[in-house]
Amino acid sequence: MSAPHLDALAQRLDDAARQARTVAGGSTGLTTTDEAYRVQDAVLARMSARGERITGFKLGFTSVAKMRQMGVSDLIHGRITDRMEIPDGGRYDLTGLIHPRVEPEIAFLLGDVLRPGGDPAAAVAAVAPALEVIDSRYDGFVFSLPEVIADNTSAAGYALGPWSTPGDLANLGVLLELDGRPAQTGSTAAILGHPLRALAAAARLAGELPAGTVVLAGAATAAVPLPPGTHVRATVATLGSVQFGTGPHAPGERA
Ligand code: OOG
Ligand code: MG
Repeated sequence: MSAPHLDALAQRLDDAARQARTVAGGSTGLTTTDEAYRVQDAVLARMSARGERITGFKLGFTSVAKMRQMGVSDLIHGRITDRMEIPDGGRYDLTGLIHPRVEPEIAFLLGDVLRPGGDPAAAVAAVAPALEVIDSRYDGFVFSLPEVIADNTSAAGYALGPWSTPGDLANLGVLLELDGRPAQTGSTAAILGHPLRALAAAARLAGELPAGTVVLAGAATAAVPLPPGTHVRATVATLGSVQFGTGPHAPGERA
């Protein structure tokens, strides 16, 4: 696919995100992941030009639950920005989103640069429970692997809970609640067998991750639809919880 073609697709995806319209999955003509990451870069360049700052890196499809839900079978990566940040305990307005879903994750904060092949445990400064909001710019969340890569891996929002010094992360219980009711349960073991493997994969895919980077390791469970007026919370054993309420109407308030 030619460079102008890839750039036109980036424009389509960026417009779709900004106007809460969808693009038809299967319509992009993308066939390779190389091309797809070039489109993702072009989408990110548009966000940066509007003043958004990249805060970190996210992985997708690191668990069987997610791969099965979305019908894909390869690791993908995208970028998160300061505009996507949701304050822990705060309110997140869903206006302008298309069909948001939420999923429980864990986040790493790098204290040192992590190079491909480097020791992820040595580079990690802290770990936190996290929530990710995804909002595919494709109709019905239906897309090919290159298409979801081009769409910055459906990234829309993320919330980080309290940071703590990493202990044993191999098999921690993960709970996602909507309005106090369990929506998904899982384990950090679902993330590539151990979430530190996600970090190693991130470094391999990114080339190099600088100190200060936040890395979302990928959802441990399937994602669930996120309606307005909902209180959402993720709890990871030993790490604690992260939560927010969705607007435009406050949780409990009538529309
Ligand atoms: C793509 C995003 C995948 C994860 O944690 O696996 C992802 C999607 O499901 O639309 O963020
Ligand atoms: Mg995710």
